[in-house]
Amino acid sequence: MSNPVVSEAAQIRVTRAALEKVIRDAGVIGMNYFKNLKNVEVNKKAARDFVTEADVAIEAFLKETLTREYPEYGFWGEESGQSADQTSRWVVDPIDGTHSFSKGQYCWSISVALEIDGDIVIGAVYAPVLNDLYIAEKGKGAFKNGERIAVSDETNLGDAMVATGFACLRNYLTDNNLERFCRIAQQTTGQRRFGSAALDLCLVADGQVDAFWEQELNLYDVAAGALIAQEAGGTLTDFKGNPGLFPKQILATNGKIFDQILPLM
Ligand code: 2AM
Ligand code: CA
Repeated sequence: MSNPVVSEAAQIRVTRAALEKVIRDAGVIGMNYFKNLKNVEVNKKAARDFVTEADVAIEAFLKETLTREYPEYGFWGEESGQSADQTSRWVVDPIDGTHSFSKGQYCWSISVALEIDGDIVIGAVYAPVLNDLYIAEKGKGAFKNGERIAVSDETNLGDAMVATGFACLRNYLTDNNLERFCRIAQQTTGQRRFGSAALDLCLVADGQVDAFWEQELNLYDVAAGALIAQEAGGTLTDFKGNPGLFPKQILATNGKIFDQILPLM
């Protein structure tokens, strides 16, 4: 059992073990739907934006459990919106990669982060099909299935494996990442598109991917993954290189290829 996280802003009593249990339980709910996919209702929230019964059920479970166990925090989930308390809250994406989930693919994840006064202090991402659980506490490192993880040692962009996503391929957005992808793809050895930004960030943390970027995401897609990437030794910036967490323009790297990829952004 890990020690409770102590933030400067507030004494908090969330442990790694407690968060791991909650997110694994949420994963069981998700897998029950996933194994019975032909009976799962899929709806469109907007063009190219899906929600399934599983998204709603996972979020309802997380909201009920987290607000009962930790009434001191608000809750913001993709499907149910925000509760009144804005400065300290759980930030939850019940399924990141809903389209992949709805097609029976394996790259989807559940993302849960705790934000205190604008700071993400603990975050977990669980990919139930892979049974991979990533978790990090601010200042205490990042872990995958209980083992400490670190970003890759790749120093040459030409040899690098990069990942991106196209949440920005929406008709009303002019910068759709296609030109940027072509530019970077030609300068790298491997390019992947997994479809779950939360998981993409964990793959950077785990050294499986050397850099990841995406645009037009929301905080709930990236809050937990960004902390995990950072705690594994990664750098988090916007496309101009400003350090921090920018869901509308997120670049996560192993740090060693940052100077080479930044001019291509
Ligand atoms: P989601 O599955 O929770 O919607 C993949 O490129 C990333 O883009 C995922 O994090 C996915 O999150 C997000 N995404 C996909 N379609 C989206 C849309 N229409 N609006 C915002 N984010 C989207
Ligand atoms: Ca989602």
